Amino acid sequence: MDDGVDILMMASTTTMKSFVSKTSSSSALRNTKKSSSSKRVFSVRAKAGQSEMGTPFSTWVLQQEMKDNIDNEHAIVLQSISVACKQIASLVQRAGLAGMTGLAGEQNVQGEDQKKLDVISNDVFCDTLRLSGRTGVIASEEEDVPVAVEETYGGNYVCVFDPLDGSSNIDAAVSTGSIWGIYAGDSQCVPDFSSESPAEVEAKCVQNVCQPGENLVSAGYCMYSSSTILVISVGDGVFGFTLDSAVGEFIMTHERIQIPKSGKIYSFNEGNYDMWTPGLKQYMDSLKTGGKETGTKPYSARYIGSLVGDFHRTMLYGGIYGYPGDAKNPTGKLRLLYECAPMSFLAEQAGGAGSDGTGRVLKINPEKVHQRVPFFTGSVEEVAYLESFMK
Ligand code: FBP
Repeated sequence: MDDGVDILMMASTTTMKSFVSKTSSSSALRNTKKSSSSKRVFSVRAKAGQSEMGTPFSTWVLQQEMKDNIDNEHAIVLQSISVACKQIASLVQRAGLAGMTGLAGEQNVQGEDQKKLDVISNDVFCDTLRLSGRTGVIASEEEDVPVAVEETYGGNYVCVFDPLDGSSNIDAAVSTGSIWGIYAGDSQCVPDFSSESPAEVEAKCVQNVCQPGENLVSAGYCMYSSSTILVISVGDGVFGFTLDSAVGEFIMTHERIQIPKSGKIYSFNEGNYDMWTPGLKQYMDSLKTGGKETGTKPYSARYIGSLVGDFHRTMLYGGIYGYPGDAKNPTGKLRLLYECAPMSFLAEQAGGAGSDGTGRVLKINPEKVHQRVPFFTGSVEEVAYLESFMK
């Protein structure tokens, strides 16, 4: 039996009575009397939940529309993304049971072996965004080039996304996530299928998606872990919603997240240490002796190897996550458009920072869709301390 109901059933008659008086609908009274005697389960949850349960994501999106933080078209795109995340959450959870672990036998444009769930999650995101009728151009980590959406009904929003980040962790059931960023479509640059060649359409798509992060109108991620948590900002603070599988909806659990100004947790793949610049090595060594407060307690290392998992922890506990450039990959590993820019938008909205080591990631003008940049994010004082070694 669902514990929500259990708690109510076991409540003393007095509590029951006071609950009934609150709901004051005769049918509830009728039901309650019946249930206390016959223990028949009835939809107490909905009534109880509404008063006790946090704000459902769909309601929060409508509230943002009423506050003019977003328009109706944008609201529909966000609702669609939340549906895609629910589908991917269920797929990830059942991966081992449904034979969806392992490789897909193909490589993406970056030469990475695609996991089966990389391909499936990409299809889920592409289909959901296309069928929302509110996106004009979409660009994915798993697609060679941005795609112009023919089914556009309105809104023309541009959505860039990494459908399943950290997928190297999937087979070990370690946390993964989806990351996205939304831009307003460039009205001067709407692809015209009827008159333009595929090359012209593609060029316009690339122009639409290659916008600096500071043009983002919203960004978010969904973490698939012990809980499924969707974190989002539409430019008015950062909010977190946890998937309540009993209701099938994301429910607000984190209101206006603020990253602590500093934090003694660092999250780097130190396995690459020998390939780092002398400045970065000096920085990393300093963390072992207390960092900016030399001689104090050393920083703790935490590294899941999944950007979404490491970023989410850094948002809540503070500290710094970094994926630097190194001798082998001078521009690092992470992609500017659908990993670093959306996360930097969220970090800044939560009072933190997103840097490439020398400046704000949101200021960088993308030259290529799958461009990589060094990335450092988290507590504003920790990122500033790192930058002091990089300049
Ligand atoms: P994908 O988007 O291809 O999964 O790659 C990104 C990522 O997995 C991040 O989630 C993670 O932070 C990083 O790469 C881990 O890289 P490494 O294994 O080199 O430490």
